[in-house]
Amino acid sequence: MNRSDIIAAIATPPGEGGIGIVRVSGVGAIELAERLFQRRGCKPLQSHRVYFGTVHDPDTGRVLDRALLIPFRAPHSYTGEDVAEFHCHGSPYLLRCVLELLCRLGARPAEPGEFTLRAFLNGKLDLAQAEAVADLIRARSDAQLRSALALHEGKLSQQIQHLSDALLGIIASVEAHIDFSEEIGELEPQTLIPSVQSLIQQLETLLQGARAGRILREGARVALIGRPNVGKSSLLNALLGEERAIVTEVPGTTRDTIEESFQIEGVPIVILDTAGLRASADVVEQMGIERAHRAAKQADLILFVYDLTAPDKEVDRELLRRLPPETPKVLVGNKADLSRPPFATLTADEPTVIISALTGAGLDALRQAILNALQLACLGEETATLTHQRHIHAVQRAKAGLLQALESLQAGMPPDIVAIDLRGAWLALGEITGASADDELVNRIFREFCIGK
Ligand SMILES: Nc1nc2c(ncn2[C@@H]2O[C@H](COP(=O)(O)OP(=O)(O)OP(=O)(O)O)[C@@H](O)[C@H]2O)c(=O)[nH]1
Ligand SMILES: [Mg+2]
Repeated sequence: MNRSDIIAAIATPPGEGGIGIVRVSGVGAIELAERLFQRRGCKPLQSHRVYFGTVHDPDTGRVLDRALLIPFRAPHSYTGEDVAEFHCHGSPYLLRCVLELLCRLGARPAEPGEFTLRAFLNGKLDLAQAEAVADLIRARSDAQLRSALALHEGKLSQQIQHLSDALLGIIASVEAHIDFSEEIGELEPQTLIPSVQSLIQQLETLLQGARAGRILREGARVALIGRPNVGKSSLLNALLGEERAIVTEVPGTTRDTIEESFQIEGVPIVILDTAGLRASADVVEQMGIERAHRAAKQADLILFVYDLTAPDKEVDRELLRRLPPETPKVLVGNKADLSRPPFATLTADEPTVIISALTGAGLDALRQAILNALQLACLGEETATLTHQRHIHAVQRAKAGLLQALESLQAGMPPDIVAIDLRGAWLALGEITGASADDELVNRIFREFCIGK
């Protein structure tokens, strides 16, 4: 892709429309556009003015359309280059003719996303904002529109920039100790540790916000996990307020995973009832148990249900230990109507709620415990939300680098070792805004765009 070419493309979607727009960008784009545009008067075109005239073939004189032309002089244009837009009647055939004409006179057809790529390369927007342009074009709901606009506004970019700058300050003082240790003495980790910790904390807040944002958009995935017959399906039905899942006194009733949606105080929840976990010779049940493990792995929250009246809590504890350690859990002691205080508990490490799926006792407390465990409070207005997987991965890598650097500092490692991890974190952050993105990453992002954008 040559950056000095004049590029042209139909900017409106394929198909007939009221109007159709053909856009040209590059050095000399406005002069090129003028060659196929006839208007009254001969004063030079002014930027950001709308001109009425005809589009014609300069070789044959044939008029193609009566149209509008809008010139945008560099740098005050979308791409930061000279840009001209023809607003024609929306005939796909006509628009193709105008495009061909422009190409005959020296432009070339633009690649997908090339206008926005040039805007990025010319510093009109950063990488995250360019992604927001694609989000805006694809937005299909109010929530998507809002998050695309927030990203486009540059809130996230500013926050990342702020963090990058702070990190760069730390890197500078660490590297000073590599180069000038004779003059300024040995690196004193104590002076740097608090600032590294503070950065880690801020990245963690961003990640939590990302999780909260996704949960509010898509619903929290909450998995009901436990031994057979403890009352998982009964609890599902109680929370939904309907007899959705089959409940029997036979252990191993639920085979397939059941997925249902409901809300707690407006928070969307996707709840999954699963097969009770136990060693089983039954093939169907085994498959169900496998699915239960998968559901546990993908869950935002695990409700670990146990039967207060059942003997041998060690079996429950063993199952609990085999669940993904990172996933938050609420332990749910069920069948309180058959049991008497003090109620049996499994471990003090996780919050426990005592309920009866049969009578409904304790369900309000359980709903509150679910909301608490999901930790949605961190979704503040003042911090930007990470909505792209790419951005989340970059922040995760930055955080990992900082944790590594923190460990090295605490272990009294030499400054060059610390600097490597700090640099890695800095580069990861830079990938979000594009400050440190390589060509391959940039190309991959812009390939996702449509032609004409
Ligand atoms: N007394 C009492 N019985 C309950 C309660 N919750 C469930 N049960 C009974 O316990 C038995 C098993 O309930 P289910 O909801 O099918 O249990 P499950 O955990 O889904 O079992 P599997 O699908 O086999 O893993 C049924 O007979 C229920 O009526 C409760 O709170 N109190
Ligand atoms: Mg069941």
